[in-house]
Amino acid sequence: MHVTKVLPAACAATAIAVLGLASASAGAETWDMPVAYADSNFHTQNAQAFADAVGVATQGAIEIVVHPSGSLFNGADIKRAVQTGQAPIGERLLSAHENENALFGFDSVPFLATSFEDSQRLWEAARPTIEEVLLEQNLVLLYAVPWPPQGLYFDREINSVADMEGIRFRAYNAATARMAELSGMTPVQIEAAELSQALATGVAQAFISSGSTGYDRKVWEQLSHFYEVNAWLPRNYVFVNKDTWDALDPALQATIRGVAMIAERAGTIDSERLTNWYMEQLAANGMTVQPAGDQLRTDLEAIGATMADEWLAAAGEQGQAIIDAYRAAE
Ligand code: PCA
Repeated sequence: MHVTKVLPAACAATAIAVLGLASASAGAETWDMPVAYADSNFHTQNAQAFADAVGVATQGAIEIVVHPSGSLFNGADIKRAVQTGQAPIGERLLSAHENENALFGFDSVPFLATSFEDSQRLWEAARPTIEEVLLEQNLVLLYAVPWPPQGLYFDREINSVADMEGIRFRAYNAATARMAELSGMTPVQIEAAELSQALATGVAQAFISSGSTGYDRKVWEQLSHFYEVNAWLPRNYVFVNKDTWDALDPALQATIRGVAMIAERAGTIDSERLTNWYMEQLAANGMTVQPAGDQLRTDLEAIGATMADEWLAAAGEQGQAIIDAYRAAE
């Protein structure tokens, strides 16, 4: 059978117009993406891989340009910048928003989830609630990746909480500031991007973080001890301005969601894979890396229990529901 298709001129013109429109509306949108952490950081590298993949998967319709180290917006300003549409997309430490809503601190409750497996289960329990809270703030969550487990950095040997008295402790969210207070230390909020300088000038003498940040900031230049505590695994999340998102063709939204799903998995695999490597780098650069001693561990667990109670009281029923869902999935 032979079928001749003759496209009437008017129809062709319409098709061209429609195609033209489609490529014009979908074409060459550039999204600046502020992130707070260094170029070399694994979250930043994962964000870059995500950006590249979005470019390929959307055939150039969305080009994401990653701006590391708080260079476009300071870490503390990234969420507001995306909420207000000053930037279409960004990445931030989720628990940095704990001050505005305790629910954002679900991943910084000491000793609630201390492994990658538990962190994943906790995230699955919390994600719908966090997505809802963000949506009310004009933000669409794309993906979230945990940092390696959190341990304590000091400029001296520490065997108990009593040994911490009076130390200036760099905090990165409300939970870390509270931990400092409960340990008799003085908290000072400092972005990771400013950490090396804060240590060099003595503004801070200690902090809690992953091996990743200790490595990125070369903290062995000032500090001598890392104590493995595995207190929690806080997450960075990537989010889009809701108006920007809603204006996208549903097919593009689906494509970006697919890439985001892969980015979440890939970033999580990197975080876990690099955990021991970071410990090795700290040790290779002269730090004493070891598990917290028995007394220190016992003291920290007592502080952790207080903080867990305080978090539940602040996070209310929705917080309890996250914990219940997490426990039920055990
Ligand atoms: N690094 C970030 C947050 C958690 C982490 O491991 C920081 O120290 O700022």
